[in-house]
Amino acid sequence: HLSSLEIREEARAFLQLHGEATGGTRSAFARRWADVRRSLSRSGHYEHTPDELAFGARLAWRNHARCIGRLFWESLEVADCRHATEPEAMAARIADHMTEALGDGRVRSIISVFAPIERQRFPAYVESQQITQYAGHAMADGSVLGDRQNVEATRIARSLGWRPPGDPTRFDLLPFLIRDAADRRALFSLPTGSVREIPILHPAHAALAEMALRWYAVPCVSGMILTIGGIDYPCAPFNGFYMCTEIASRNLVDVKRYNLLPDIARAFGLDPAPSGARLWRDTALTELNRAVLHSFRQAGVTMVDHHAASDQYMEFHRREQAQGRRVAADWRWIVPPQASSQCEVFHLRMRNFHPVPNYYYHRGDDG
Ligand code: HEM
Ligand code: NRG
Repeated sequence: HLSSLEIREEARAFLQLHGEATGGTRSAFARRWADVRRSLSRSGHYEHTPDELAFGARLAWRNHARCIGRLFWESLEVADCRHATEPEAMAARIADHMTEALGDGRVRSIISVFAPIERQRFPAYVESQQITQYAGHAMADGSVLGDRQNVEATRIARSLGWRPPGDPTRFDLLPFLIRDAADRRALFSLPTGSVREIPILHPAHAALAEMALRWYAVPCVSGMILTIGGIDYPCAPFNGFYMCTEIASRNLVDVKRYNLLPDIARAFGLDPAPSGARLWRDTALTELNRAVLHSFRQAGVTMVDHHAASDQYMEFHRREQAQGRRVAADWRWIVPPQASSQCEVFHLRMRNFHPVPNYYYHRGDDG
């Protein structure tokens, strides 16, 4: 938690940035700052104007050291949802958010910002890490069916009465969880029309289709707090689009996720024998990336490959430097997990720091 002095400092710095960016006069800033200062000393809180909120959410993206997709920070669409404080109304807005983001497949980057924390009091917020996630069913024999990362979320959903629509499968969509201001939890499912899933097919290896792999079209991160000018928004789900490696080099293959690389390698006609050379892994990863890109492209759903994303990041970096701004960047997160040294970002010197506005985790989890 910030002290009241720190809140004042962050508020002032943010309002100044906003004034400069919007070409406001010094006297306009002085008036706004006088109002905010008065509100802070009276109540310890102040309210952002809709324009400040939109600017702050975009700046938080521009500042986030772990995101390779920041070239497009100015195009973020900001929905001011501060009035929607009841879980039902929030869930309805989130469903609309997902529908708007997906559109006809050309994914739009959107953030829905709900009510802030006021004097340490939490409003209702989404507890789930993402709005769409696949269940991880803990089976009687100790194995996991589905996404291992979500075993705990699945257990909680079950304890609140959720069941998969049929026999458990690898790809059961979980409902998302909202915790209200009185600490009660409730589950909400998206209407079937607002979630699109893409079957993963390889253009040359038909056997991959038999594995019936799939992934959802739109990643919507809901487990982070948006902080702007000393005010924290604990419920501000945002989405962009996927980079192929997120699905093909991590989600489907990490040992702590779907752990499918040996099976996938067999579908490509490779021999994943544990003895001897292990380069079958590299081949299988490349082919799976090809399959995921091909499948999203066929479906008409936006996706970027890691080489293009790296180029876009380099352009972002150049533009920021040209504006005289230092770029915060976390090398371990920016560098793609595939063909890393062929991506220019691998060779870029980065400095990791945490400017505000920004997005940060609910539970001091630092990844
Ligand atoms: C992380 C790409 C849009 C904020 C990431 C990561 C990638 C990525 C590849 C690393 C994920 C991982 O390794 O798990 C993209 C692309 C976008 C996009 C291609 C397309 C437009 C956005 C938007 C925001 C955002 C719209 C916020 C307004 C973040 C944040 C993280 C992140 C906060 C860290 C997530 C975490 O710690 O789990 N992004 N991003 N990104 N991005 Fe972006
Ligand atoms: N790796 C996660 C998603 C994290 C954020 N990635 C984005 N964000 N592309 C996964 O689901 O694989 N975004 O806002 O587009």
